[in-house]
Amino acid sequence: MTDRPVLHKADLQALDEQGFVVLRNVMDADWLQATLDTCEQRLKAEGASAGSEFRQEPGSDRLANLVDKGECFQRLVSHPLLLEAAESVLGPDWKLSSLNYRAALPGEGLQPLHCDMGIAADESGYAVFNSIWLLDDFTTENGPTRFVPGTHRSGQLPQQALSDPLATHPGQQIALGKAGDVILTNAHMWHGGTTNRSAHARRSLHGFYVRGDKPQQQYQKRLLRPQTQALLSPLMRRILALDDPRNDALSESGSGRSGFLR
Ligand SMILES: O=C(O)CCC(=O)C(=O)O
Repeated sequence: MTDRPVLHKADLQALDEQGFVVLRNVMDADWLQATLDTCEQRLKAEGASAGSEFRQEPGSDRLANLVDKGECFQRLVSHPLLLEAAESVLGPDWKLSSLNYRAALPGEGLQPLHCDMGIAADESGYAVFNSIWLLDDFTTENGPTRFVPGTHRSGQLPQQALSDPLATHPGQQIALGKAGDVILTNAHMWHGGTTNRSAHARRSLHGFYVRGDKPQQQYQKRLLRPQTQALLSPLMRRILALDDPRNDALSESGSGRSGFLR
């Protein structure tokens, strides 16, 4: 296990200024393998309905509601580095919005540049934080994520500012890394998947967090089975906002859950 107990100052600075940072070797080999195996089993078991708790995306395999689907996923959303990073972007009032799987399939995967939930920062600050967990190496060939550094500070949405959000942006960077690395992102920063030009799926997980005054993308209290909820620790209940009446009101109605892609 190569977990670091806290984020380095340079990581927090990159997250604040550029809007993203890649952390190396966060998952060890056993955790990574258990996660890959569980995702493969779920894809097989769920078949054509895989991802339907949230959305299905042509050209990508998706799974949703993953906190309900394995211990390896609960470990991920409660990882101390992730919680520290979420708090650095969102402040103390945050919760998990969703944990999803996305695999860009060969020849597919290009997404328009977007901000998660389709929102810019507001008078209360940033509202969305995301983490992309690499389950395969991200290479120049296999559809790594692209980012436009600094755009989280622009207050603009790409669909308003750009004539073609699908086009290559002159300021974009791609994030490369090894399976087991994690990309932390201020999810107001313009980003999106790129085309996978390799012969294999490019697999990842998205651990997505929102500020407390926003609805969860996936209302955890409704989606998690009672037997899962019964075994959760106090920390997991806090992360999932299971005992938060404000979250119940927001997420039951879905009010404010607009959003692009997420
Ligand atoms: O998987 C990726 O590379 C990025 C995916 C993404 O941004 C999304 O699905 O909203």
